[in-house]
Amino acid sequence: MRIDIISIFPQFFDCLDVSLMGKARDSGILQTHIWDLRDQSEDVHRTVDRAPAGGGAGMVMKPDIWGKAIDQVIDESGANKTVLAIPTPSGIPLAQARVRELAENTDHLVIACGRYEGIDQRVSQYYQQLPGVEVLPFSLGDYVLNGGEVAAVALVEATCRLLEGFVGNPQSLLEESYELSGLLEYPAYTKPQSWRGLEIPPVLLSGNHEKIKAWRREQSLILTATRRPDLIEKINPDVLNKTDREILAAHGFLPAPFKRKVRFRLARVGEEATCSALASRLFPQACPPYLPPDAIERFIAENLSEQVFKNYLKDPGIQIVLAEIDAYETAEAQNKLPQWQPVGYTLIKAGSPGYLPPEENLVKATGENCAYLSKCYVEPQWYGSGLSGAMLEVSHFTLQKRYPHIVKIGLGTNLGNRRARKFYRRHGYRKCGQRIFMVADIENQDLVAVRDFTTCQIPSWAKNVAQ
Ligand code: 6GU
Repeated sequence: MRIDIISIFPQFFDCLDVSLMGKARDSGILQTHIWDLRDQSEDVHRTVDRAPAGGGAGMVMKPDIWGKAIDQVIDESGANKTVLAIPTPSGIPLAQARVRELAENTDHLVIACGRYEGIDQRVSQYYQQLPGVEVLPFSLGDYVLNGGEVAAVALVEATCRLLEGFVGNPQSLLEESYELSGLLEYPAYTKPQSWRGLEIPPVLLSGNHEKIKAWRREQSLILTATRRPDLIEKINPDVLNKTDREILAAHGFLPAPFKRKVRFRLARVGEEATCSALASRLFPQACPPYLPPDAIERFIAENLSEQVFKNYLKDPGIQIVLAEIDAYETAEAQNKLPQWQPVGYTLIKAGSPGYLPPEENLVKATGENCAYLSKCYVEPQWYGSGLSGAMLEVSHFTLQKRYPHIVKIGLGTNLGNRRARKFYRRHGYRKCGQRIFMVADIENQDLVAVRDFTTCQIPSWAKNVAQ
């Protein structure tokens, strides 16, 4: 690749001789030419700028001088196609995809570094319509530099490291931020194992490559959600698996195709109407098809009424976590107040003593210090978004924070509900018996399952404790 840089500060680019950039030039994969714009001026003062047409502050660089400088480097290169990059704070934000395209498809790059208030607009206009030239006005970000020189160096460095033969290990490039996954890169550590009281995360020293990979993936997702929520909207849904979605949901995001924000919080005293309405709406969805509607209605009236929830909310041994959905903060949504809508909940009985459900089998199977997951419901429209898994793990985490004596949690779920059974299995629940569950006067066969937090730890990504 040939790069021509035109600037009134040619000495600025001495830095390109340093380090890998110099090596690339020596190895012949890169030729750089630095030009002094002032060599094109025709007066003794080597003037390159004039007052802006229409008045105002600052100076504007003259089109005739720039035209001569650019024509000259295009002619000299003899390239069929030239990209004319113009650094300007009003340009398109430079992104890795564009840099990669440049590195792969461009033989000749010209960078025109403006100073003062910029270059006369007709320069960009003229070269845009000139065959064989593509104009790329680019910006480094939302702040203002004195001139394009720093941006030119950034563009050169970002481009050159992607040229074939530049880096030793091309794989290391692909794992980086923005490449492939569109996620930020996970953090790196090296010895010593302990430094100023800070440890390398033990998983990285475990030698377990599966676990290391999973940990790094988790870190990437969490970093992206917390530092660059704008990138979440751009993630290709195909690169996300179930666990990825659960981690993002625990941090507040349901990426495409859902495109919503989610939050988890404890239901508060006084919210019995919200809880009862939500629970009543969701209960029928998990009922087996043979249950008649009147049995379901009776169960709701007896077990999910406002009065029942009023008592639950007062009970220090009961934890209710709500999952709520809001719109993404798109430009138009930014002026609106958030409108969090409850779409799911968990209800866990953890008080002591007497918090275990009365069913003989469940008591036998679970034993001491075992909480009871009495309800875990989510609107079907959010199935597959990671919301349910995040809600369950956040509920586990919150449970353990609020009731440190709890070491296990048990549940019963309809034997025929394969979706639920698979879900609980994925979240560490293991079958340990059966029970009868009454809906009104109808007997239902339930599977009983328990998760032991000592052998199946709550994932660290769930520590978004519901407030
Ligand atoms: Cl490319 N140029 C200038 N002058 N300021 C900038 C920039 C470019 N990108 C961010 N700020």
